[in-house]
Amino acid sequence: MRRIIHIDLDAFFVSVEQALNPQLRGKPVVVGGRPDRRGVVASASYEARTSGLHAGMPLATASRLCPEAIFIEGSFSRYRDASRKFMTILADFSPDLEPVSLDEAYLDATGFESIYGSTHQMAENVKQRIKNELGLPASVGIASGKVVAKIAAELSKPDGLLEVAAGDERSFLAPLPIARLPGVGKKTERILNGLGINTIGELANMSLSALKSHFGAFGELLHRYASGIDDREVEPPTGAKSISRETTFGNDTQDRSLLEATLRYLGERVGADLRQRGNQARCITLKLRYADFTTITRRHTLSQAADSDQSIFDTGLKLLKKELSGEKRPVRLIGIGVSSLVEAGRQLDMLDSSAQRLERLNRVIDRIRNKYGFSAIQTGRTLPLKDIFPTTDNGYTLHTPSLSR
Ligand code: TTP
Ligand code: MG
Repeated sequence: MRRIIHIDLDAFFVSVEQALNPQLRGKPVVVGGRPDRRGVVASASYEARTSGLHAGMPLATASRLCPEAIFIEGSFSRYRDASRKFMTILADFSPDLEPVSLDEAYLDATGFESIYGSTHQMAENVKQRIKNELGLPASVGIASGKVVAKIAAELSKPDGLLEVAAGDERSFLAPLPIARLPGVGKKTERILNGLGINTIGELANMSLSALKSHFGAFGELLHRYASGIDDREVEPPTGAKSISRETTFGNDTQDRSLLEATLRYLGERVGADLRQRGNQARCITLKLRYADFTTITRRHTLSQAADSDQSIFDTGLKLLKKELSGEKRPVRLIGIGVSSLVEAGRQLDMLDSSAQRLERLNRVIDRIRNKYGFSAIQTGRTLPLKDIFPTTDNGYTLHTPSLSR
């Protein structure tokens, strides 16, 4: 079951100012400029919001509604720095991180329950670190998809945490006004109101054909979102990437040598992709799904970025051995991924000579494989798989390797 976390910092620009200057805390504060200037409110503290202030409001109006408010010019470089630190904290929790704006991001927390006890606890830890290290309040929503997670975070503000249990998405959304739904702007809202549709529940109950006739393909999306269905992946921004491959076995297995050989094979594919892109990775993640569908991921951060098949496999194998010690459940799926990518070459001169030898060896292997195909070279440890890949007629299925950007 997917668990998506949405995090949005509260009154971001104002909170950064309040973290730096304790005298501003607990007071109505506006970032945007002096009230005698033209311009609008960029961010208003929650104390100022009780007087009706909000982003986008002309500064003069804000000052009339709340004369005691403190108006600050603000400094974008401070907010950019805070934003970078915020994203760095989030990246420690999951390699699947999608920053949406300076103060907002999604994390894919699927499979992390066992590490933190629950997704709820993981979200608490995220909030705590942001509070402790940056002095900023954050609101967090947890759900099976992005739309519901984002709305949950909004409703929990300020300093909130709201989880929508799997299966409750539709009933959670039903009473909310349609304007809460991402994608519903002023125009869509007007048309829907004209049709007598005011809540997301009423929207979800509209027939798909009626929605399509009014909004075309967008109508279908509206219908899905209103019903709490949203399969969109958490996508790391282009540039900061991760690469992963995974395989579901046709028959669940406890055969250690098969698991290790499969891991080796997948690790080699990941390594080849990594080198092809000219990247090295610091983070190696093992993924296992057991026969009962429990999914776990285990992560290890290397002291130095690497791109050799050996480093990827050795790390993956250590994680695998640790995870499987005392484990009785058969394994349904195994996967390995790398993240925290850096440009190769940056660190090359720091590598010791044995690492350099591995580098060279891997490059030779890549050249041969590029010319003659991936299976032209079988390393010792993948030999047990010789009969398995790429054929699929012997009980084992090689699923399309997932390559996440
Ligand atoms: P938001 O997250 O929309 O607003 P916020 O963080 O101030 O308040 P909250 O999330 O608690 O409702 O935007 C983040 C920052 O982006 C905000 O602090 C200032 C900036 N911003 C503008 O400069 N202009 C705007 O119109 C909006 C909406 C935000
Ligand atoms: Mg915010």
